[in-house]
Amino acid sequence: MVVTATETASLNKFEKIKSEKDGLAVKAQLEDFAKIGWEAMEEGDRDYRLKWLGIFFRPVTPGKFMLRLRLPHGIISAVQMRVLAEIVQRYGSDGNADITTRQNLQLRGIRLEDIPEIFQKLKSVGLTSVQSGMDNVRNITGSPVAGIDAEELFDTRELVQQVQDMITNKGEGNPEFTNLPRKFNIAIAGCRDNSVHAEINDIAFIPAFSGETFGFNVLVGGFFSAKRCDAAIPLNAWVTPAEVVSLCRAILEVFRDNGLRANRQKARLMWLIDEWGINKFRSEVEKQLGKTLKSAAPKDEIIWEKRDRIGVYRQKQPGLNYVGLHIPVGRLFAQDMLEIARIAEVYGKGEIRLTVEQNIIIPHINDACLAAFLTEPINEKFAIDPTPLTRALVSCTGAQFCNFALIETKNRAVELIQELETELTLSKPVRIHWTGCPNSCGQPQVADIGLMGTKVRKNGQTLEGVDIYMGGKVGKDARLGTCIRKSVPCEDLKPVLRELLIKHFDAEIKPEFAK
Ligand code: SRM
Ligand code: SF4
Repeated sequence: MVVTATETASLNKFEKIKSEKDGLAVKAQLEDFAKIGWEAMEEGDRDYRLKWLGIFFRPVTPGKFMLRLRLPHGIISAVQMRVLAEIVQRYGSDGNADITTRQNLQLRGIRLEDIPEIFQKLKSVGLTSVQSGMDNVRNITGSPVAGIDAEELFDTRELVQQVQDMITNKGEGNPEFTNLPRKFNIAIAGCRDNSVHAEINDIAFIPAFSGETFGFNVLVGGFFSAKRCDAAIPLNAWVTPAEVVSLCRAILEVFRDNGLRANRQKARLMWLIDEWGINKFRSEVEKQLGKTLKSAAPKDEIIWEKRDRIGVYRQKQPGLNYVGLHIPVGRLFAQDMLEIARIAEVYGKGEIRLTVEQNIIIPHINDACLAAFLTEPINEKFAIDPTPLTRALVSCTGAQFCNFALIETKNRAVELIQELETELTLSKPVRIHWTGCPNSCGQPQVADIGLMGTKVRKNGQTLEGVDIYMGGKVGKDARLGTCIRKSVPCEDLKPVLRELLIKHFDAEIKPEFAK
């Protein structure tokens, strides 16, 4: 995109930053940055352009950066996990890793002076963090049990990797897609339970047969933002797996060249679709693709409720099992990561999977080893049968590290759930999602109960509080929840949640807590 001088004057802050210098350009400057230190860096490079390499300056913890990786399909090897563990281990209590709501890992406590060495280590084990922040395509999600689930329709692992390779030039960085109008999410589902939350992605491929032939119906424009949240809508297109990469490319090119850039709040794909209408959008995509798209298949194959994959399950490969371990709000420390890598190697084939619910799966555990696996001490910290509320708890980063946050989330979420579980009996999981601000990274709109951070006034004081969402449904017939109650101070939240759980989710008060 060539920007003239007159246009530059009218650009918003982020478009100016991008037009002055491409985000990827900082790749060549990392050694210099490491030498001069973060305090001496130009602000545009430090606070924004580094995010093109996945390096996030954290105003809450200046000098301790966050590094967001790309883990297509949420798959990581034990060798890779060990390298990441060693990276965070050297930062002592500052170092940890979070599993994200996009099946990904973010490392914390990272010092800029170590980045060149860290990047070499990542490369040596085939990892990249390129284009994982700002106006780029984010981690591409797929079923966490692809290739091991007997009931899946299509193993999407290779496809997800191919899409990532196209977008990132095999992890080296691809200037073709480093100046999108805004962030962009892609999900590819080959399973029946919509484990990827297809409906909240800018492009989602969902399984559908055209006659006997397997392929995907395509949804577009799903997104959450502080101002607006929308589920993806049908593009009225059906593609074979072989056509997925070129369709992603065509849609990205149309978005890159035509997406709205003036107002950052209106720069996501759905706003362009609104402006053009879905028919014009579809025909522009066809033009870019150089061929006509087939109409969508009449029905898709998302016919199951969503499965959380925590616990022990048989694989499609005879004699093998996968075990889903619950990781409370996705937080891992170096020791945990080393231990996870160890058990994946000892009992499995050295592979680990991450889920969008911020948990892990260890696949390929032999029948003969399963009993021994289940006696490993790690099962005490990361349970295979957590209690119903704990089991389905998800939380974004919140105030501990995120400067957008209006409230603390992860620690509070865990504590409150434990208190509620002390008082209540529940027969099935209730999906409670916390998000620290209206950006909705913790996806409160897909939850049974979503809690969105806000500031509230009480007795003349400003306190941390939440807006409460309900009605989100995942899996088959997915729909977004809506706000049912505003501005509940966090200090008053427990009785409110207790009531909601009793009224809507059949929770019962334990006798010792009944009045
Ligand atoms: Fe997010 C910005 C964390 C998933 C919507 N998100 C941020 C930043 C980068 C803000 C910042 O610079 O501090 C947060 C980093 C905090 C930190 O230190 O960790 C952040 N987002 C996250 C993660 C880590 C939440 C989590 O705890 O899991 C998730 C990382 C996913 C990944 O691996 O790439 C994360 N963010 C999401 C999702 C959920 C999803 O993708 O399924 C959404 C809603 C879906 C969507 O994007 O349509 C989401 N994040 C946002 C937005 C609002 C976007 C918009 O169009 O307005 C922002 C703010 C922005 O981009 O300006 C944001
Ligand atoms: Fe930060 Fe807000 Fe996203 Fe939570 S929802 S990670 S507080 S930007």
